[in-house]
Amino acid sequence: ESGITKPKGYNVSFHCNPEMEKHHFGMTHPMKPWRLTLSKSLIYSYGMSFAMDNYISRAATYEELATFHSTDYLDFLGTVLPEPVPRDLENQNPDLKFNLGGSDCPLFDGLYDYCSMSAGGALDAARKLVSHQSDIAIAWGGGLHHAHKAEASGFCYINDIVVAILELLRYHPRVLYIDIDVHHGDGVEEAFFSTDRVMTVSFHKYDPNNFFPGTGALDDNGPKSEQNPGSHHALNVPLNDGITDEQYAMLFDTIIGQIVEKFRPTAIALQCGADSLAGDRLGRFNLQVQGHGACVAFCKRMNLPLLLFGGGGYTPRNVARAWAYETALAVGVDDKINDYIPSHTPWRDQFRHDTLFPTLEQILGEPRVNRNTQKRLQEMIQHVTEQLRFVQA
Ligand code: ZLM
Ligand code: CA
Ligand code: ZN
Repeated sequence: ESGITKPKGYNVSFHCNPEMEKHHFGMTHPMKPWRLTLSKSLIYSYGMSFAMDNYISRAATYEELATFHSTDYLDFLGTVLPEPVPRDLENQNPDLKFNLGGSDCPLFDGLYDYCSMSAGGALDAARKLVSHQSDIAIAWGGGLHHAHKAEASGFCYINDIVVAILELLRYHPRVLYIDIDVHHGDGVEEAFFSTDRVMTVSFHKYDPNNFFPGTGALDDNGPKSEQNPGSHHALNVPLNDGITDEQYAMLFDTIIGQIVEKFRPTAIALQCGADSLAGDRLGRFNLQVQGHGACVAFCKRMNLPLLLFGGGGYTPRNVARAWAYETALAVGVDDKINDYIPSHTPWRDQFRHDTLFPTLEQILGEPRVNRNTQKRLQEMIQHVTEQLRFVQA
């Protein structure tokens, strides 16, 4: 077949685990692991697997998870059995240990396997980067940024991002963590609060009283104490409903550009939560697949080892479109996609680039009123610039 070759010059690896995708959080729970299967079938239908190194990831070991999580928590996670929680008690059950078993973080069959497989994919991806076998490593099954050392939170039980960044830190002096999920990346921020070797930046909807998790204000920049090396190494970009592609790209390129210049990371970890897309069941923004993908394209242009994580994303067809497009950007076939569609693909014409783009634009859902003023966006850039005056690579 003509055209289906690996682009020369750099390597992309793709890490997934079909077993992970079979788990269920419960009938109407917004988190649907099968969105990963949907994303993968779109990616494979476009023939992109021919342009990447594809790996079935393994489950992370207990010891690997314990590089971040407490053994008390891991032991409990490994032994709890799913017990139906009475509906009227689900949010005020005083017996919830480690915040497990409520409606956000339910106990379900195979929970420990699901968690260790998510972290295994992220760790495999990190190892491909540190061994220089990949320039970009993709783990769409990871990105569970709310999990704490000894507590589940917001659909996240194990913080695969923290575990993967700890692996990067064994070889990399400085790692930049960027989070474009619509929620604040609180678990990752907290884990690296007291080190100057990781800078965390989260873009998110911020409304302390009405939007989860309520943290991530503009002036939340790490420990205030002078002695702590982590001060000024947590950056937050709190946004309002309805932000557009143009505004988001302006903020992202300006802020990340400045950070790369000042902090000089030697690797980038990007959480690509797709709940920041327009039409997301839990989201509030107006981002299109192109605007979301522009963040991936910008990071790729920094020419640093790049780890791409998934994360949130609650309208599965849009999640699949975004992560398929971002896989194409990573591989560098986004503009040559016609050449990559295997000739035996049914409905091949419908998969062509010129049909993909109109499809990408058909993000469903009512556009939201944009409540982000240019003035406020400029203030945020100003604040970040001021924080970066304290940062020396
Ligand atoms: N109630 N079912 C993002 C994590 C967001 C906390 C308010 C639960 C939901 C949500 C669960 C089926 C990431 C909160 C919400 C209702 C306390 C959140 C189960 C619907 C359902 O229908 C639902 C019975 C459930 C949960 C909505 N939860 C929406 N938003 C947030 C957590 C995770 O995308 O950032 C990364 C993967 N939780 O707002 C409540 C305060 C629980
Ligand atoms: Ca975020
Ligand atoms: Zn989210």
